[in-house]
Amino acid sequence: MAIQIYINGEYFDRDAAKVSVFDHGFLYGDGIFEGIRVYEGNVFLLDDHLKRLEYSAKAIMLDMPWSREEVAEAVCETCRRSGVTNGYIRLIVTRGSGYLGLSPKNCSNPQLIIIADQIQLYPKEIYEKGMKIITAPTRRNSPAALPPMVKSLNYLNNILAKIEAVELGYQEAIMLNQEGYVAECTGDNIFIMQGDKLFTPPVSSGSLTGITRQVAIDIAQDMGIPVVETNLTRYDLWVAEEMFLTGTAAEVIAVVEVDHRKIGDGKPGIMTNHFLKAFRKKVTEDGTKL
Ligand code: PXG
Repeated sequence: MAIQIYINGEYFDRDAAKVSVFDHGFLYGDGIFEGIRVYEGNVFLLDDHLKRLEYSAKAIMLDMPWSREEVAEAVCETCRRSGVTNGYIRLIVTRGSGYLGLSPKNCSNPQLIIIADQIQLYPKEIYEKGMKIITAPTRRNSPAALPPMVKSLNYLNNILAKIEAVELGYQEAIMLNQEGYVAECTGDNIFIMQGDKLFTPPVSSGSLTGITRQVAIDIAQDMGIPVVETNLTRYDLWVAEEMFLTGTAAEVIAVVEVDHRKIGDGKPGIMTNHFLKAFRKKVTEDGTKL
C-alpha cells in the first residue's frame, strides 16, 4: 500500500507531496517536528507528543492554527490512509513560505506535514548485546542560545556529533553541554544505574524533554527505584553499573561501552532489561487507537 502524506488538510502520494523552496522551514530551519511511533494500531503517547509540539511552537512564536484534536485526527487518518499500524510518524510544522529574509512576518501560511511510514530500527543484535558509544567533540546547543527543549528543524550540531560517531564506527554519541556535563545523545536521552538508583541529566543540562525519558522515569517509580535528575560527568558514565538510552526510535537500548570503558560486565544490565520489558508492555497500552 502506497503511503499518503498529509499537508494542510490534503493528502498526497509520496512524489506529489511538496513544499515551497521559499518555506522558511527549508530556508532557515524555521520550524519544529515530532517523531512518534505507532505500535499495533496504537499511536504511542500521541497526546504527549502533541503537547510538546505545541510548547515548541509557543517557544518559537509560531502560531499553529489547528487544535490538538484536529492534529490528532490528521495523524490517525494519515496512518489509516497509509496502511501503517506499526511504524513511524513524522510531524513537521514549518513557518510557511515567505521571502528571502529572516523576518517571519513575511510568512503567512504555516505548513503542517504528516508522514507515516515504516521505521528503520537498530538491528536486533544491538538490543541483545548492547551498544558501544563515544563522546562527540560537538557540544549540545547552549540553552543560552536556543532552548534544547524545542524540537526544532535545526539539528546541525546533533548531526555533526552523529557524523563524528559514525566516522569512528559508532552508532551514537554522547553530547556534553557548554559546561562539560553530559546532556544526552544525538537523538536519545541517557540514564545510568548506580547503587540501586537511576540517574539522568536534568533537562536544564541541555537535553530534550524526551517522551521516552519520562516513560523510563515512570517505570522506575512503578518499580520503586529512586530517580535522581542531576548533572553527570563523563566520569560518572565511565563508572556506571548500567547504562541505557531512551528515544522514540531507539526505545530502550543498553549501553555496554563508553569511550572505550566497559560498562558493568560489558553486557546489558539486569535493570536495563527490566526497563526494556516494561517499556515494550506500555507501547500498545498507552496512547491513541487508530
Ligand atoms: N534527544 C534528542 C535530541 C532527540 O531528538 C530524544 C532525545 C528522545 O526523545 P523522545 O521524545 O523521542 O523520547 C530525541 C528524539 C529521527 C528521530 O528520525 C529522532 C528522534 C525521535 C524519533 C526519530 O531522527 N529524536
